[in-house]
Amino acid sequence: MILVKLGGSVITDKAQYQSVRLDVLTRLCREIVESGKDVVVVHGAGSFGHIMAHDHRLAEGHLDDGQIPALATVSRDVRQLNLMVMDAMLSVGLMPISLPPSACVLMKGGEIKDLGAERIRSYISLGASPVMFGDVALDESMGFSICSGDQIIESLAKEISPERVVFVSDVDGIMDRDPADPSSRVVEVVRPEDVEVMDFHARVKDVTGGIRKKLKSMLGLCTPERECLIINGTVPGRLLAALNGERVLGTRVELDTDE
Ligand code: IP8
Repeated sequence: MILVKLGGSVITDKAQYQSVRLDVLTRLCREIVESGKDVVVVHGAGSFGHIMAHDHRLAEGHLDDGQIPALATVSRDVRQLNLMVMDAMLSVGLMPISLPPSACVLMKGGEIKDLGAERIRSYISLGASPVMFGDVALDESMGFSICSGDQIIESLAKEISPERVVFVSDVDGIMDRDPADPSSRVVEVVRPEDVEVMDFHARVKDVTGGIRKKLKSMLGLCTPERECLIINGTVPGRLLAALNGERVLGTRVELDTDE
């Protein structure tokens, strides 16, 4: 089993409200089919979630009732993106079942308390492909909070022990400086001690912590047996190669500090 996170930055234009990259999304689904691997897909919210969640401080939980219309709108918007992902998956012969976190996940203090793992495993054993995504969710201590695709991946990895986790992004990997800088280079390997000292640039509104937080959660996913990669999904063939275990341009996150 391979866990794939289709990042919001690759399937949507994160800077433009509700803008999906349908061609990229469909091609990535085709690459999943072509690989012949068992894949569980989690996708980000991109411009369907982050812009409004940021403007209404939804990641901070229930501060006032004025946030509730935004909570409802974000849950509707991310579900709209999810429907497009489902359509793309179905169109290439995959068998997705949508499990929206707003309905299935319970958070506490902004962390996942209950992912509903039993339900996920049951769909997998039926031969279907559960699909989860960045969403709003009920939170025991904050009323509601944001459940990000990366948090889902972290939690899901503990439940289904994937052999590999692939984060599909819109850049070639973690860059050593702002990706907009033409002299930036891909950092091929990131280890725990690198995370605090690396220079990260926020280009767009991201309510779930940006690259540093993503890297930290990726480090939590790594085991000596489990590969964890970030690749550029806008380049045709890279996801397919990563799923097949071939060497591909990207960043590998690893635990071993002695290498
Ligand atoms: O795009 C964020 O999920 P992510 C979810 O996976 C919302 O970080 C609603 C902003």
